[in-house]
Amino acid sequence: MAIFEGTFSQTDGLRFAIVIGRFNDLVTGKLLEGCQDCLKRHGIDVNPHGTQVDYAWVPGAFELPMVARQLALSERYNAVICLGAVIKGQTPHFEYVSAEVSKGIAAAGFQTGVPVVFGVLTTDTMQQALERAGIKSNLGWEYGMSALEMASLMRQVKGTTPNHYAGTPVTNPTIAPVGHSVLPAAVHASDASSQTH
Ligand code: INI
Repeated sequence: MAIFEGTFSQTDGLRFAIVIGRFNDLVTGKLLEGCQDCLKRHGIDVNPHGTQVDYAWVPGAFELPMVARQLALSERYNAVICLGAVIKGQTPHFEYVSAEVSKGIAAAGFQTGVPVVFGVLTTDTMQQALERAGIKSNLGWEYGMSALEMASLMRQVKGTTPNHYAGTPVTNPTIAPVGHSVLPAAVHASDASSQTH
């Protein structure tokens, strides 16, 4: 049997998409800088005209899941990173925006099988957001690390798919609601039990 664990060293050929909310761009721009710094120092070419990272700007955090999901479905990326900042002091619908964006980002990952990193700050004040985006630490760096780790881990996990799945690869997964399986219908427990490993 095996232990699957992401590494941070074999980054050749990895491709990432970063989706950034323009709302509170004083904060999201700093998160982006931290994230790029992390990827760059792990050997990734972060140049938008290069081959490893694409960037997409959306109006606000609410729009992050839709674009992240579409990019993940393109099968071009090992991971998608969403960067946003939802600040309570500025909106009475803080709870709605933050709840939808977290559910939506989780769904984008579940539905596509591509890691989608939740890089959205949800804070009470702008001061708290800025502290997490560079003044004290920069969580953008941590989001970059999560993307590297998950990209590596998924590459390992997908590369060791059991033989009985090999005949019906899920190259273009059916979009299923969260909590529903996207495995081919032909794969049943009885099929699995008849396999030798
Ligand atoms: N978007 C954010 O990213 N952060 C916020 O704090 C925020 N506030 O305060 O409202 C915000 N609103 C915009 C929202 O994300 C959508 O872009 C907008 O509602 C259009 O759909």
